[in-house]
Amino acid sequence: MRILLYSPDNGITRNFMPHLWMFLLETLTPPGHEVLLIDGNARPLDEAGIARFLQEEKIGLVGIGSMTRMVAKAYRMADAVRAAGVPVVMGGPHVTEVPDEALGRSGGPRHADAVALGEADETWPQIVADAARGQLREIYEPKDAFGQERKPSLQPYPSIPWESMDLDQFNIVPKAMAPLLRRVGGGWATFRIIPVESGRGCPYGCEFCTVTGFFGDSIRFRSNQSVVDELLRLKARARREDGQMVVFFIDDNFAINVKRTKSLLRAIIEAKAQVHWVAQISANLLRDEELLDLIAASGGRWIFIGMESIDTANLASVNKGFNKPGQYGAVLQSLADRNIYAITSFMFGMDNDTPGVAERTLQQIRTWPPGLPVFGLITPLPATPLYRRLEREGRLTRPKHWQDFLPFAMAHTPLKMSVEQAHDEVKYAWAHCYNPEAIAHAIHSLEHKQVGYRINILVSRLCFRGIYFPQMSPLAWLKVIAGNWQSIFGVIRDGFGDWCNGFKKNRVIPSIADGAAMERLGYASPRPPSRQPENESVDSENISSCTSS
Ligand code: B12
Ligand code: SF4
Repeated sequence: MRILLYSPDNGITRNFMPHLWMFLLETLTPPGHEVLLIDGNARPLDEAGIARFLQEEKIGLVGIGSMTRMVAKAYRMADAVRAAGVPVVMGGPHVTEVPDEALGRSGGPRHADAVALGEADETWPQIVADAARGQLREIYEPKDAFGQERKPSLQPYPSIPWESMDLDQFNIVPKAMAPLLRRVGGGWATFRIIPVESGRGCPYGCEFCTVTGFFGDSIRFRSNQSVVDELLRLKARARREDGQMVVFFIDDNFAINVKRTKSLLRAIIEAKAQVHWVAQISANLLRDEELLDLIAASGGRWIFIGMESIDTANLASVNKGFNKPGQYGAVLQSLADRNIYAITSFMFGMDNDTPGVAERTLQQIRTWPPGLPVFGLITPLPATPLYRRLEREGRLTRPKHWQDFLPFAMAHTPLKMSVEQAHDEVKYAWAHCYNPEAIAHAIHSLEHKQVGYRINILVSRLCFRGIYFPQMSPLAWLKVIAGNWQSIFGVIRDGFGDWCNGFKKNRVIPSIADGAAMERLGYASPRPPSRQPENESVDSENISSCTSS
């Protein structure tokens, strides 16, 4: 049987990275079946397009996974698949929280033949076998012999065959530019962001979050060796393709068990498995200097921090009192000292927010080293404690907000301001953090940093701006570039000088590992590129990336 695994876009927001579940389920598919992957963000499809694809490729089963904000599109595509006579199984957080909706048991139309609830690692082979026999059940749930929910242990962990996976649609380098970049050299023929998990689960139980309910409050980890092996295989593929590979550790809180994270990072360093990586870590865990050194030395370059609010009353109201706004500045400084970029995430519309919250938050942000702030609105996702509380309090204004997805729109009434005021706050924050003056100010204040660091912040800021202000068309990009020409010209001028003097002459890409952090940890420091003789061969440690200084 030929199986299509499809991850929808929602026509409004776009993912820059494919979803792990597709690769995982492909790996877990029993032998004798062929799996094709389509990510709607990389390869946009409409209903007619998917129906055509099913016919041309003779697909016998379609698996669709979706977050809440993509589910309306997911249902439309599922309807088109079923209309073409192909069975649909849906999985992921949304259908797990509201399975009746997909199965048409809550008054609406039916969209799926079957739903896979929770983690599907162990149920997927059964689903495929049942579909091949034409005997799909309606609900698949991972249960043990006593009817209790079973969670995969992650030991052993399936070995995703990255070396042979078809990753063509996930190359971020535009096709037209690849030949030119290949000629310039430096390993830019491909650029992929690849999701890797090292563990699942989070005990913190923040009120707005799906994770504790979905994955559980006890954490399961893969072995260090299995993560290291996966990184080495990814690194080998990037080298083979003369390309770049950034790994996104998708764990909800990558340092939730600091001792274990340190041991994993040491294993990565010792196996020379460093790739540039990004991970999510809560601010309270980032005060450990040794952890930060290990992050820098193992290739960690971007840390996503769910700060949510600078108001302790807000944080307490959503059960995230472990975030201490007073500590944010010091944590961000420690990261910046190691050339690690912080993506700081804030939510407005929280119960203690009043008009002016965006400006108050920006005033704080301006006192911190420049990073990459992102702003959103607190959203009641189905089945979260927040959803249930707002429902009890009669405050949900759009109880099925996912059926008509609107970006940056409240689905409930905040306590101390109106819905419209909350919308204005989020707009204000994006506009004042990402206008050309703010970007120029951020780049200017980084003059003491190497140019690579500044280029990364500038490029990231220009891209992050697009999360709120749509800039998908070439014309929109031209406007962004024109508006920010002074900042762009400044870093190009400095960068060109460095490139002529260093990288071009020596043909050596800076090491991924942060030299200073390596030394502090007692490892041999990677040599700076300028000291490398021209004819010396480049070791594998030095090859994969030049994205940062
Ligand atoms: C990585 C990640 C991202 C990435 C992008 C997603 C990506 N490309 O991977 C980034 C950082 C960009 C991101 C952004 C957002 N994210 Co996010 N993200 C995650 C995260 C941390 C990991 C996802 C993952 O790979 N998990 C590991 C895999 C193995 O689990 P899984 O996807 O659930 O798949 C398993 C099962 O669900 C099932 N399954 C899944 N799909 C299918 C399909 C079929 C057919 C079957 C049979 C089974 C199946 O099988 C899999 C194996 O067991 C999750 C939290 C989490 N731990 O899952 C949040 C999570 C998915 N994100 C969430 C949210 C809310 C967002 C944002 C809306 C946040 C915001 N306000 O901006 C944005 C939206 C992005 C967009 N494009 O619009 C929520 C979604 C909740 C919901 N009900 O939809 C989650 C659950 C976190 C949370 N706080 O609750 N996210
Ligand atoms: S720490 Fe992050 S993953 Fe854990 S419950 Fe809170 S928001 Fe969710």
